[in-house]
Amino acid sequence: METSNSKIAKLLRNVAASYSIKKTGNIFQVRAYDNAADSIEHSTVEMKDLWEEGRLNEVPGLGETIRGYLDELFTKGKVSHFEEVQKDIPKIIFDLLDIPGIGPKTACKLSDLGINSLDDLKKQIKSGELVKKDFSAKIAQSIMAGLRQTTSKTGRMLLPYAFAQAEKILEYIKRSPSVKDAHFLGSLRRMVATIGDLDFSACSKFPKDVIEHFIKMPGVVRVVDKGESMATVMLQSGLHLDLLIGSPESYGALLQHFTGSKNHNIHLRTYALSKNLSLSEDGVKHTKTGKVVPTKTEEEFYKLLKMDIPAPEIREDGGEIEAGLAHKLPNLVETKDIKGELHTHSNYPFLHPSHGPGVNSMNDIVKKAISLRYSFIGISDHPPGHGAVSREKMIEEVKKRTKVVQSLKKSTKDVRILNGLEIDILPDGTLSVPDEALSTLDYVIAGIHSGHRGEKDIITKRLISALNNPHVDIISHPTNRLLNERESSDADWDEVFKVAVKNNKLLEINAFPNRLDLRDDLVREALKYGVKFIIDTDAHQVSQMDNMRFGVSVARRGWAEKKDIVNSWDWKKFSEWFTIKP
Ligand code: DGT
Ligand code: CA
Ligand code: CA
Repeated sequence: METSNSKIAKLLRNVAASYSIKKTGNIFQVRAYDNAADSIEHSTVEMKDLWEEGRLNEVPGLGETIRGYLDELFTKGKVSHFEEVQKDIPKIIFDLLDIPGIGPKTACKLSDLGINSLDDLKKQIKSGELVKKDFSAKIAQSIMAGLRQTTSKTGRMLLPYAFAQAEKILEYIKRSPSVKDAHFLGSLRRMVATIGDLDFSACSKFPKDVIEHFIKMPGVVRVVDKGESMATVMLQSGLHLDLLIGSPESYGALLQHFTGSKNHNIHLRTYALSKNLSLSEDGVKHTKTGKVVPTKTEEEFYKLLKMDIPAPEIREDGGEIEAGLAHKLPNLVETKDIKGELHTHSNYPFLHPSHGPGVNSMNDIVKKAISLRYSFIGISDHPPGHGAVSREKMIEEVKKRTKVVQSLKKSTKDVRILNGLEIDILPDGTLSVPDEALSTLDYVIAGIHSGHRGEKDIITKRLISALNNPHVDIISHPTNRLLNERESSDADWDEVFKVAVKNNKLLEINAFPNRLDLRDDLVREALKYGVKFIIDTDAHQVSQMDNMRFGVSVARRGWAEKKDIVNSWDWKKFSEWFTIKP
């Protein structure tokens, strides 16, 4: 079996579903498998690699039993207990479980009604056959919406996952004595939110040696293609890798070509031709003399065209070529500019139906912030859901937590601690926590956590009404997309941006691996209105606070500069924005 993290996560989810279908496992076992699946899916390191290094115990949410089964999986290629548990359950049930909104109960019902494939399901919903069999029309409709999402699943990798893989592969490539230098390029260097395949370049005078070294890399199961100065391989995990090798004289041209994007390259080529230069991955030539012009570095390459180098993140043919030629490229924000963040979740014991509490304590978060040399750190737990407790109880609970944070503030010297909450924007646009409780906080993050598929008008109204609440400072993950899982909510973004600017509210750029939300294209749009942003990790465990760089890359892809990102400002300016007293 393929051992990619997503395949393992799916396997564990199937086991959890099998337990609940057969009613053999208790609720805790089912949850343990589901939690392990979540944790594996969000990990940026391959489980197989961790297992080989004897470090599976470092994965949060993986108990001893499941670790034992993974050991069996990697050793024998299968787990006999898992096969036993899944025995007698029709395969279609597991396929159905991949559709958003279908749980074990509905999957069993559909299987009982004779559905034997996803195509069959689609047909029977469209023809009305399923509803005739007494299946709820409403559920059928929502399954249809879910099916559309499943078929549009791109199967592209999440950026942080691809990044972690690429770093290791690059290290391997560089181990060849024939390699002078090597880079990862393509969508990964441009920091696109999802990655199709991984592209590498190597600088060498001995391409044959490099190719031999590359195809011998541990984990390669197939050499898909091999030429004089290129190779494509597939790894056991299912990953595709492209390698191009260039000579030192023209390595700059190769770096530039293979970074892309395709549209950037096409535009640049047309422009170069007007200057009598022909660009390709092999090098730059004079169209009249046919002579090769040396391009040892990328700097040299762009200099030939008399333009400044656009950062890889903005090479999408979105005006960067014109700006480079006019020497008017933006001075993009950088990870080292970030001085803190406000969206982290601790294990403070609030109850909340849609979010488990964070894994680590407030104290752990503070320590991590200090290790990142942050000058401030905000902790923003989810209070109980609306309706879970009475109004009075909610106020009391929030005030109780505020006291806990206040005492932590007193005992901490090395970083400023800010007391926040992430609350819900309810379907009618009101907030899940009364103003009386919000006024005890340093800041408030509000987000939509249910009904994301609502009508455009309704989503817009919900966002705007939160932006109009004087206590709200930040809108978290504004579009609510989940990469490979859920599309962005539909909203009148221009209107949202206008109100955010008018009311001095921040939009979040959420760095969580499957969010990267607000999206890069909307960041750029919002900047035209003068919207200010905060980049947050939404960390549910302290190691996720390291995802900041991926949020920064979204900001960069949206052409954001330091002036646009409030958590890159120094404390004085930042605290003035929030009118927080130090
Ligand atoms: P991906 O893999 O789908 O995430 O996206 P990329 O951008 O990594 O695309 P990929 O791997 O097909 O190609 C890597 C780079 O190679 C691409 O960004 C630009 C360059 N490239 C590929 N195909 C073409 C082409 O047909 N024309 C030009 N000018 N450049 C190309
Ligand atoms: Ca690629
Ligand atoms: Ca490629």
